[in-house]
Amino acid sequence: MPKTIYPTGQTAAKTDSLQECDPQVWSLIQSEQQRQHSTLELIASENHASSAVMAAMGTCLTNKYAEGYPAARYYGGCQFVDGVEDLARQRAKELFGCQFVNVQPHSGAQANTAVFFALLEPGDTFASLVLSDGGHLSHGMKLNFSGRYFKPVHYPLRYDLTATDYEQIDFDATRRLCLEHRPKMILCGYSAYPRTIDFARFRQIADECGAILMADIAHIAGLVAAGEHPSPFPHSHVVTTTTHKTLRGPRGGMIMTDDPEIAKKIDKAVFPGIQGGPLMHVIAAKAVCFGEALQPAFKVYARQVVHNAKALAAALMTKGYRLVSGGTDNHLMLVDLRRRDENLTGADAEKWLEAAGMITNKNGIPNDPRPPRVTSGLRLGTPATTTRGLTEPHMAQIADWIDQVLASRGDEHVVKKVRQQVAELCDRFPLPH
Ligand code: DSN
Repeated sequence: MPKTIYPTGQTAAKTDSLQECDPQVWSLIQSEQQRQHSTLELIASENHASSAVMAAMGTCLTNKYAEGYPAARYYGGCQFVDGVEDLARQRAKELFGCQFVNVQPHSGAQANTAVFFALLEPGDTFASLVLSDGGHLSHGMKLNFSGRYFKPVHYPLRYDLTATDYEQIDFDATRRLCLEHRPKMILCGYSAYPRTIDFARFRQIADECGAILMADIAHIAGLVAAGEHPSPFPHSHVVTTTTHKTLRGPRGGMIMTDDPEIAKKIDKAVFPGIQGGPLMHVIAAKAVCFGEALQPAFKVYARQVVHNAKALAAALMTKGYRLVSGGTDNHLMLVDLRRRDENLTGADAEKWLEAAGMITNKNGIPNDPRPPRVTSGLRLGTPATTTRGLTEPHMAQIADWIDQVLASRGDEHVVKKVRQQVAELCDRFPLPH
């Protein structure tokens, strides 16, 4: 194997083969690849990115510093990365139908941090859904920057058992809360909320109390892009998202707006406010992802994600599981395990299902009496299984496997039998290339 001698004396194999350069890292990646291939990914926030998206991430763009924005950088040599970032911004604008986009946030939490930094002052009040009702850490959790440096007030879900919108956003109570506390910003969009978000209704409340409306569409971005969930535009003043969930791109974040003044503040908040050099290789992969999401095939994919979620939800309910809010409108559902077995916890369910090849996450449910590391709920989503080509009949099969494993309380023989069947299904539906 020819070696390149670096001036430092360090040597590196002159090969593209990671296996030869670093067999230890290569071997761990192979194991992860095999894990992903042979298990059903039911975590609602995960997906399988295409080879094209992954290829863009593994390129020389990782070498480039490009603080600033296209045509206004603090480093030389940016002509090609300028092209990459321009392309990403242009495609994102087309995909979401908005005027301004910042594609530099390293993650969804970074995107949210930038919005707070741009539009609020420390100590300002904002309204959001609390984490335990389906919100996110960066929506005011007390240990997060959003809860430490700002003042969250939380609007509730509806708990009237006779209401058709039980466990959905209680807009009357939200309005009362906002009129009482006059938050500077209202944040909608969630991590564990199975229902359609009524952005127009939130905007009415925001206008009534003079607040900015921020939508965090990290979970539903792919559905929004494909028209399977109403758009946060034109109702929201500012919209944040991740690019790796239903949107099926690289791990990363993004901020969008139609307001030129907000756009200027956001750009300053991202850089130099909270970040330094943008991850140009990831921005290239975002551009690839947006290009993919603009294709007609992505609409078909997103529709199937929703159909699969409905099928999985219906099959679980038939087996006696209660779903928070009674079902799903999007890609995810929250299973209240207690209705099936009052002693069943989310932690046990997650562990037993993983042994059987179905990857999920324990999740608190509204008013959960159990702590976050135990929980009474399980969050399930269909973005990843839909990417590998599964459809409604497979969802009924998955619900059956879930029930077999949970009803047996993780019995070794049942788990082994289901694991085998899961592996066979995974072999028939390999990960996309
Ligand atoms: N961790 C993500 C999720 O699973 O929803 C949110 O950041």
